[in-house]
Amino acid sequence: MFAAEEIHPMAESTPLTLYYAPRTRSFTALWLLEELGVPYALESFDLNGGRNQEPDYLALNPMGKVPLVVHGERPVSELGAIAIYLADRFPGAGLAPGLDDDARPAWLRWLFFASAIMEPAYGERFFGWDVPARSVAWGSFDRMLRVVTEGVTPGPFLLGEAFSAADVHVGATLRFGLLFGILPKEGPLADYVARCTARPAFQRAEAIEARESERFPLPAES
Ligand SMILES: N[C@@H](CCC(=O)N[C@@H](CS)C(=O)NCC(=O)O)C(=O)O
Repeated sequence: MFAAEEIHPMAESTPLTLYYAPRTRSFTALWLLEELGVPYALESFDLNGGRNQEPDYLALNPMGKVPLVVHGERPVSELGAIAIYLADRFPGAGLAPGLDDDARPAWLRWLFFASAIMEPAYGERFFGWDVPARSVAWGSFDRMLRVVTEGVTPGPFLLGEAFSAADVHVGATLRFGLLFGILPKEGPLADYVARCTARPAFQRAEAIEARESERFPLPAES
Protein backbone atom coordinates (compact mmCIF):
# COMPACT_ATOMS: atom_id res chain seq x y z
CA MET A 1 0.00 0.00 0.00
CA PHE A 2 1.31 3.44 -0.92
CA ALA A 3 1.41 6.35 1.50
CA ALA A 4 -1.96 8.08 1.71
CA GLU A 5 -1.82 11.66 0.54
CA GLU A 6 -4.16 14.39 1.66
CA ILE A 7 -7.75 13.66 0.63
CA HIS A 8 -9.07 16.30 -1.72
CA PRO A 9 -12.04 18.10 -0.15
CA MET A 10 -14.41 17.26 -3.03
CA ALA A 11 -13.59 13.57 -3.05
CA GLU A 12 -15.70 11.99 -0.32
CA SER A 13 -18.64 14.39 -0.23
CA THR A 14 -19.37 14.34 -3.97
CA PRO A 15 -21.75 11.74 -5.39
CA LEU A 16 -19.99 8.96 -7.25
CA THR A 17 -21.88 6.74 -9.69
CA LEU A 18 -20.77 3.70 -11.64
CA TYR A 19 -22.70 2.90 -14.82
CA TYR A 20 -22.32 -0.81 -15.03
CA ALA A 21 -23.61 -3.85 -16.88
CA PRO A 22 -23.00 -7.39 -15.67
CA ARG A 23 -20.70 -9.75 -17.65
CA THR A 24 -18.72 -6.85 -19.11
CA ARG A 25 -15.49 -4.96 -18.58
CA SER A 26 -17.36 -2.74 -16.13
CA PHE A 27 -16.52 -5.44 -13.57
CA THR A 28 -13.02 -3.95 -13.44
CA ALA A 29 -14.36 -0.57 -12.25
CA LEU A 30 -16.65 -2.31 -9.77
CA TRP A 31 -13.69 -4.19 -8.29
CA LEU A 32 -11.67 -0.96 -8.14
CA LEU A 33 -14.45 0.83 -6.25
CA GLU A 34 -14.65 -2.05 -3.79
CA GLU A 35 -10.88 -1.81 -3.29
CA LEU A 36 -11.19 1.93 -2.67
CA GLY A 37 -13.90 1.37 -0.09
CA VAL A 38 -15.66 4.64 -0.90
CA PRO A 39 -19.46 5.03 -1.15
CA TYR A 40 -20.84 4.87 -4.67
CA ALA A 41 -24.16 4.36 -6.42
CA LEU A 42 -24.47 1.49 -8.89
CA GLU A 43 -26.47 2.27 -12.06
CA SER A 44 -26.81 -1.24 -13.34
CA PHE A 45 -28.46 -2.15 -16.63
CA ASP A 46 -28.72 -4.84 -19.25
CA LEU A 47 -26.26 -4.12 -22.06
CA ASN A 48 -28.79 -5.49 -24.55
CA GLY A 49 -31.34 -2.87 -23.52
CA GLY A 50 -29.64 0.05 -25.30
CA ARG A 51 -29.27 2.33 -22.24
CA ASN A 52 -25.64 2.98 -23.20
CA GLN A 53 -26.67 4.34 -26.61
CA GLU A 54 -29.22 6.86 -25.32
CA PRO A 55 -28.40 10.56 -25.91
CA ASP A 56 -27.89 11.45 -22.23
CA TYR A 57 -25.46 8.53 -21.84
CA LEU A 58 -23.60 9.38 -25.06
CA ALA A 59 -23.22 12.96 -23.81
CA LEU A 60 -21.18 11.48 -20.93
CA ASN A 61 -19.38 8.77 -22.90
CA PRO A 62 -19.56 9.25 -26.69
CA MET A 63 -18.23 5.71 -27.23
CA GLY A 64 -21.40 4.32 -25.68
CA LYS A 65 -19.42 1.82 -23.63
CA VAL A 66 -19.49 0.66 -20.03
CA PRO A 67 -18.01 1.37 -17.59
CA LEU A 68 -18.65 5.03 -17.03
CA VAL A 69 -18.00 6.77 -13.73
CA VAL A 70 -19.54 10.11 -12.87
CA HIS A 71 -18.05 12.01 -9.96
CA GLY A 72 -20.19 15.03 -9.24
CA GLU A 73 -20.56 16.62 -12.68
CA ARG A 74 -17.45 14.92 -14.06
CA PRO A 75 -17.77 11.92 -16.36
CA VAL A 76 -14.76 9.60 -16.61
CA SER A 77 -14.67 6.79 -19.12
CA GLU A 78 -12.01 4.32 -20.33
CA LEU A 79 -10.76 1.92 -17.70
CA GLY A 80 -7.21 3.25 -17.57
CA ALA A 81 -8.46 6.80 -17.03
CA ILE A 82 -11.03 5.64 -14.47
CA ALA A 83 -8.32 3.80 -12.53
CA ILE A 84 -5.96 6.77 -12.49
CA TYR A 85 -8.71 9.27 -11.66
CA LEU A 86 -10.20 7.27 -8.79
CA ALA A 87 -6.94 6.00 -7.27
CA ASP A 88 -5.52 9.53 -7.26
CA ARG A 89 -8.76 11.10 -6.08
CA PHE A 90 -9.22 8.64 -3.19
CA PRO A 91 -5.65 8.18 -1.97
CA GLY A 92 -6.71 6.74 1.39
CA ALA A 93 -6.79 3.22 -0.07
CA GLY A 94 -3.13 3.49 -1.11
CA LEU A 95 -3.74 2.23 -4.66
CA ALA A 96 -1.73 5.00 -6.40
CA PRO A 97 1.93 5.85 -5.94
CA GLY A 98 2.19 9.62 -5.53
CA LEU A 99 3.62 11.93 -8.21
CA ASP A 100 7.07 11.83 -6.62
CA ASP A 101 7.09 8.11 -5.90
CA ASP A 102 9.68 6.12 -7.89
CA ALA A 103 6.96 3.53 -8.62
CA ARG A 104 4.72 6.08 -10.38
CA PRO A 105 6.09 5.61 -13.94
CA ALA A 106 5.75 1.81 -13.76
CA TRP A 107 2.25 2.18 -12.33
CA LEU A 108 1.20 4.42 -15.22
CA ARG A 109 2.84 2.13 -17.74
CA TRP A 110 0.91 -0.92 -16.53
CA LEU A 111 -2.38 0.96 -16.59
CA PHE A 112 -1.78 1.95 -20.22
CA PHE A 113 -0.39 -1.50 -21.01
CA ALA A 114 -3.70 -3.17 -20.08
CA SER A 115 -5.78 -0.89 -22.32
CA ALA A 116 -3.41 -0.13 -25.16
CA ILE A 117 -1.46 -3.37 -25.52
CA MET A 118 -3.26 -6.27 -23.86
CA GLU A 119 -6.73 -5.44 -25.20
CA PRO A 120 -5.83 -5.22 -28.91
CA ALA A 121 -3.38 -8.13 -28.56
CA TYR A 122 -6.29 -10.24 -27.31
CA GLY A 123 -8.18 -9.21 -30.46
CA GLU A 124 -5.25 -10.38 -32.58
CA ARG A 125 -5.26 -13.81 -30.92
CA PHE A 126 -9.00 -14.23 -30.55
CA PHE A 127 -9.92 -13.15 -34.10
CA GLY A 128 -6.75 -14.44 -35.77
CA TRP A 129 -5.65 -11.08 -37.21
CA ASP A 130 -2.50 -11.37 -39.29
CA VAL A 131 -0.83 -7.97 -38.86
CA PRO A 132 2.80 -6.79 -38.92
CA ALA A 133 4.06 -6.48 -35.33
CA ARG A 134 6.30 -3.53 -36.20
CA SER A 135 3.39 -1.51 -37.57
CA VAL A 136 0.67 -2.06 -34.99
CA ALA A 137 0.74 -0.23 -31.67
CA TRP A 138 0.53 -3.37 -29.53
CA GLY A 139 3.37 -5.24 -31.20
CA SER A 140 2.20 -8.83 -31.01
CA PHE A 141 0.24 -11.11 -28.73
CA ASP A 142 3.32 -13.27 -28.10
CA ARG A 143 5.47 -10.29 -27.13
CA MET A 144 2.70 -8.93 -24.87
CA LEU A 145 2.44 -12.32 -23.19
CA ARG A 146 6.18 -12.46 -22.55
CA VAL A 147 6.30 -8.93 -21.14
CA VAL A 148 3.29 -9.30 -18.85
CA THR A 149 4.55 -12.69 -17.62
CA GLU A 150 7.89 -11.09 -16.71
CA GLY A 151 5.94 -8.23 -15.11
CA VAL A 152 4.10 -10.45 -12.63
CA THR A 153 7.25 -12.41 -11.76
CA PRO A 154 8.34 -12.60 -8.97
CA GLY A 155 5.42 -10.57 -7.65
CA PRO A 156 3.44 -10.80 -5.62
CA PHE A 157 2.11 -7.77 -7.54
CA LEU A 158 3.21 -5.62 -10.47
CA LEU A 159 4.97 -3.11 -8.26
CA GLY A 160 6.27 -5.71 -5.81
CA GLU A 161 4.72 -6.02 -2.37
CA ALA A 162 2.26 -3.16 -2.81
CA PHE A 163 -1.06 -3.98 -4.50
CA SER A 164 -2.20 -1.04 -6.64
CA ALA A 165 -4.88 0.05 -9.11
CA ALA A 166 -2.61 -1.30 -11.86
CA ASP A 167 -3.18 -4.80 -10.47
CA VAL A 168 -6.93 -4.28 -10.71
CA HIS A 169 -6.76 -3.34 -14.40
CA VAL A 170 -4.05 -5.79 -15.46
CA GLY A 171 -5.40 -8.52 -13.12
CA ALA A 172 -8.96 -8.16 -14.44
CA THR A 173 -7.72 -8.14 -18.05
CA LEU A 174 -5.68 -11.30 -17.43
CA ARG A 175 -8.69 -12.91 -15.77
CA PHE A 176 -10.79 -12.19 -18.87
CA GLY A 177 -8.00 -13.70 -20.99
CA LEU A 178 -8.10 -16.86 -18.88
CA LEU A 179 -11.91 -17.03 -19.07
CA PHE A 180 -11.74 -16.65 -22.87
CA GLY A 181 -9.12 -19.38 -23.11
CA ILE A 182 -6.42 -17.25 -24.76
CA LEU A 183 -3.91 -17.40 -21.89
CA PRO A 184 -2.11 -20.39 -20.39
CA LYS A 185 -4.33 -21.93 -17.70
CA GLU A 186 -1.34 -22.64 -15.44
CA GLY A 187 1.86 -20.79 -14.65
CA PRO A 188 2.88 -17.32 -13.46
CA LEU A 189 -0.10 -15.49 -14.99
CA ALA A 190 -2.69 -17.84 -13.51
CA ASP A 191 -0.88 -17.70 -10.14
CA TYR A 192 -0.91 -13.90 -10.23
CA VAL A 193 -4.62 -13.81 -11.08
CA ALA A 194 -5.26 -16.18 -8.15
CA ARG A 195 -3.43 -13.76 -5.83
CA CYS A 196 -5.57 -10.87 -7.14
CA THR A 197 -8.88 -12.72 -6.96
CA ALA A 198 -8.19 -13.83 -3.37
CA ARG A 199 -8.63 -10.23 -2.26
CA PRO A 200 -11.80 -9.52 -0.25
CA ALA A 201 -12.65 -6.55 -2.49
CA PHE A 202 -12.56 -8.80 -5.57
CA GLN A 203 -14.89 -11.24 -3.85
CA ARG A 204 -17.32 -8.48 -2.88
CA ALA A 205 -17.33 -7.31 -6.50
CA GLU A 206 -17.91 -10.88 -7.68
CA ALA A 207 -20.91 -11.20 -5.35
CA ILE A 208 -22.38 -7.95 -6.74
CA GLU A 209 -21.72 -9.21 -10.28
CA ALA A 210 -23.53 -12.49 -9.49
CA ARG A 211 -26.51 -10.61 -8.06
CA GLU A 212 -26.71 -8.27 -11.08
CA SER A 213 -26.26 -11.13 -13.56
CA GLU A 214 -29.26 -12.79 -11.99
CA ARG A 215 -31.23 -9.55 -12.25
CA PHE A 216 -30.33 -9.22 -15.94
CA PRO A 217 -30.00 -12.79 -17.22
CA LEU A 218 -28.71 -13.62 -20.67
CA PRO A 219 -31.51 -14.03 -23.24
CA ALA A 220 -32.59 -17.66 -23.53
CA GLU A 221 -31.16 -19.33 -26.64
CA SER A 222 -33.83 -20.15 -29.23
N1 LIG B 1 -12.10 0.85 -23.93
C1 LIG B 1 -13.21 0.63 -23.02
C2 LIG B 1 -13.77 -0.73 -23.28
C3 LIG B 1 -15.11 -0.97 -22.60
C4 LIG B 1 -15.91 -2.02 -23.35
O1 LIG B 1 -15.42 -2.70 -24.26
N2 LIG B 1 -17.19 -2.17 -22.97
C5 LIG B 1 -18.09 -3.04 -23.69
C6 LIG B 1 -18.57 -4.17 -22.78
S1 LIG B 1 -17.27 -5.24 -22.27
C7 LIG B 1 -19.35 -2.26 -24.08
O2 LIG B 1 -19.73 -1.34 -23.40
N3 LIG B 1 -20.00 -2.66 -25.18
C8 LIG B 1 -21.26 -2.13 -25.54
C9 LIG B 1 -21.32 -1.45 -26.87
O3 LIG B 1 -20.28 -1.21 -27.48
O4 LIG B 1 -22.44 -1.14 -27.28
C10 LIG B 1 -12.75 0.80 -21.57
O5 LIG B 1 -11.57 0.62 -21.28
O6 LIG B 1 -13.58 1.16 -20.71
